[in-house]
Amino acid sequence: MKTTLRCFTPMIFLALVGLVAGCGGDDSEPGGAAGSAGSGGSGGSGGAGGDGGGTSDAADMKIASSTGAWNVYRDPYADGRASPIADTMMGSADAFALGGGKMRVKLTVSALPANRPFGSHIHKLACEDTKAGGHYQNNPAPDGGANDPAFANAANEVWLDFVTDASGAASKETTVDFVPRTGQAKSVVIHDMLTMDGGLAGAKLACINMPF
Ligand SMILES: [Cu+2]
Repeated sequence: MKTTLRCFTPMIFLALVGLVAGCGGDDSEPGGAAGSAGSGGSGGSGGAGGDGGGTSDAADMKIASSTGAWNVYRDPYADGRASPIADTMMGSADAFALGGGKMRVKLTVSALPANRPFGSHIHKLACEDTKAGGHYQNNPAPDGGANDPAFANAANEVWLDFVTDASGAASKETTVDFVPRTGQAKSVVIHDMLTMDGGLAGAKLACINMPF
């Protein structure tokens, strides 16, 4: 009788508290709960494994990506002629630090006119700010010298010229021996012509922001 009471009383108390424990079957629920926690833990370590995969790319780290949609500039020739680029163009750009101060930039575009050359560069300003301004230069030219070939060249700027294929798509990668200074390179611009000596490439046709 005494034993029964001793057992019964804690059972009521524990039931009120909301726990299942006591005189029998006290190892079922808590054990199950612990098992669930264990499963969650292994899920977490799966995520950690994914992070590990990223860490193995540490020498090839993404440092900038294009954001938003392409800005296709209106009246690019300032004479009323239509742009050769439609508003429906697509694409993106990414920049990777390779270690040793080098950077690889990849530009991918589509829905452009087929089999056509374009110039392209990383520019200093955002697309909406003075049509992205001038080209980013690792060693900045003195005032008025931005088109001096000593500064406006493929080693001191980031040139991404490309020729579209029969479907109007293109992909271009270039590697340079520098990484842009934070806040001083903000976009990728597509121009009307392949880049010539001194960095000139004709009208600015389209732009996508890629802030460094
Ligand atoms: Cu440009």
